Amino acid sequence: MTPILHHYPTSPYAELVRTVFGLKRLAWASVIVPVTLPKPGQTELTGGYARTPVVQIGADLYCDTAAILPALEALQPAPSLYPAPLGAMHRMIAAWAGGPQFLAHVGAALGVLPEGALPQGFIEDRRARFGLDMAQLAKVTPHLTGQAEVAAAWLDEALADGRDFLGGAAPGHGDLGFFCNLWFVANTPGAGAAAARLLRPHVAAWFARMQAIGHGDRTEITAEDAIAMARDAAPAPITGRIEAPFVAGQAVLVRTEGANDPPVAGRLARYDETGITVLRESDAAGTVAVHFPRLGQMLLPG
Ligand SMILES: N[C@@H](CCC(=O)N[C@@H](CS)C(=O)NCC(=O)O)C(=O)O
Repeated sequence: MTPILHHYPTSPYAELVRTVFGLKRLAWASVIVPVTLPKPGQTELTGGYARTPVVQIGADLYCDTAAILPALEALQPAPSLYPAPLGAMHRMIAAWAGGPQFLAHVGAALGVLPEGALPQGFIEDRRARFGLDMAQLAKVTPHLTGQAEVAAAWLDEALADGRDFLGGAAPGHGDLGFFCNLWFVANTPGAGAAAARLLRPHVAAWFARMQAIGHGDRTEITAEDAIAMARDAAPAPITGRIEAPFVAGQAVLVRTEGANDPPVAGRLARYDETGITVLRESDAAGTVAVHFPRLGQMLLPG
């Protein structure tokens, strides 16, 4: 089944997933969502998860790149996103890239912009949802940029032995995690000086190799098309366990750490180290399965 990406052009995590489509040479459908709330098409399907990106495969919705990448790996195993010799270690590199290093790169990209460069609606959305405070960000930008520079120095050192990618000859999830951070800085107008400092010689050559992977075969569809595709499909069979104290079918809420977005309510279908799945009823799309990673997601009784 063709995967559908709900995304917008400037999202770094969406760029990560677009590059997965390139790496796996996948055909995919693109639904462009608004950069700020409300995102009615996306939340009709997810039940409230409003971050970018979300990948839909029929009536299955994958929220967060840590859930999306395993789903795309299962859909199209070759080439793997977890190539040897690093294998699953790629996830640990990606978790660092997507955790403290993401904030560091956001600071390097947005903290240097002059007042008025970002639309007021964007600033207000990110303040309400994630606590972004532009005055505070400006003060800590030298610190955050310095954190990103440490990662750039380590990447440069790792790549200095002539390897093409972090684990050797083939790119994986860890490469994608740092690629999307640096892509965000390099593609933010006004952050050119920061990008030039981060793209040290070996990093710049690796970045060019990552960019050359491209985005696969993309077709545009509407949010209504995506909802109709979910309505015409049923969720895939769910494998996995449910850890105590939770039980199968229990009403639960899934809330993203560090975000004020509404939690997703549903009936619990999976809760183990591979992730969280809830089944929910969408008015427009019928029964859908919404999948999350375990890391960074809180499960609460509903
Ligand atoms: N851990 C998530 C983070 C996703 C994330 O922070 N996305 C940003 C954009 S790149 C976001 O959701 N911003 C708010 C929005 O798009 O509404 C992932 O890996 O997918």
